[in-house]
Amino acid sequence: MLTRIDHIGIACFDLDKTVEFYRATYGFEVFHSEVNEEQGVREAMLRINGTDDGGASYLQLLEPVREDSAVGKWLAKNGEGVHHIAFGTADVDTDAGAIAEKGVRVLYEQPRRGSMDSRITFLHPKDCHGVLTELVTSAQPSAATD
Ligand code: CMX
Ligand code: CO
Repeated sequence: MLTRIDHIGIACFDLDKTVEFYRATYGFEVFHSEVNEEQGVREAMLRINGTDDGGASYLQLLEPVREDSAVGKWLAKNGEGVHHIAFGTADVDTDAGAIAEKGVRVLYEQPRRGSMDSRITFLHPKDCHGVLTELVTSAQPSAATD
C-alpha cells in the first residue's frame, strides 16, 4: 500500500546553489546527501515532515554526475524543474508487482538501491500520464523520523 509522498525529485544544474536557495528561502536544511553512481546523481534530501506511518516526506534535489544519466538527459531537454514524484510503501516488491499487473511498465525487474539505502523502482512516465513515478521502501522507517 502506498502510504505517503516519500519525496519529490527536483533536477538542478548546481546542487550547492539549489540547496542554498531552499535554505535561504524556506529554512529547509539538508537531512542527508550522497552520490548514487548507479543513478548518476549527486543528491540532497531535505526532510519536510514526518508521516503517521513512521516515515517522512522529503524534497530530493538532484544534480547529474553524467550527461547521459536520466537526470542529465532530462535537464538538457527541459531545464531545471520537477523530475519525478515518489510514493512510500512498506513493501515495494508487492506494490510494484500489483501495479505491473495493471499494465503499467515497471522499469526494474528488482528494486535497486535508492537514497539512504532505501529500495526503489520506477514506473514509466508514458504509462502514468506524463509523470515519472518512483516507489520507495525506506531502509528503516523509524530512522527517518527525529
Ligand atoms: N518525466 C516525464 N516524462 C519523461 C521524463 C520525466 N522525468 N523523463 C523522460 N520522459 C519522457 C521524455 O520526454 C520522452 O517523451 P517524448 O518521447 O514524448 O519526447 C520519453 O519519456 C522518453 O524519454 P528519453 O529522454 O528518450 O529518455 P529515456 O527513454 O532514455 O529515459 C526513463 C526515460 C524514464 C526510462 C529514464 O529517465 C529512467 O530510467 N528513469 C528512472 C531512473 C531515474 O530517473 N533516476 C534518477 C533519480 C534517482 C532517484 O530518484 O533516486
Ligand atoms: Co527519487
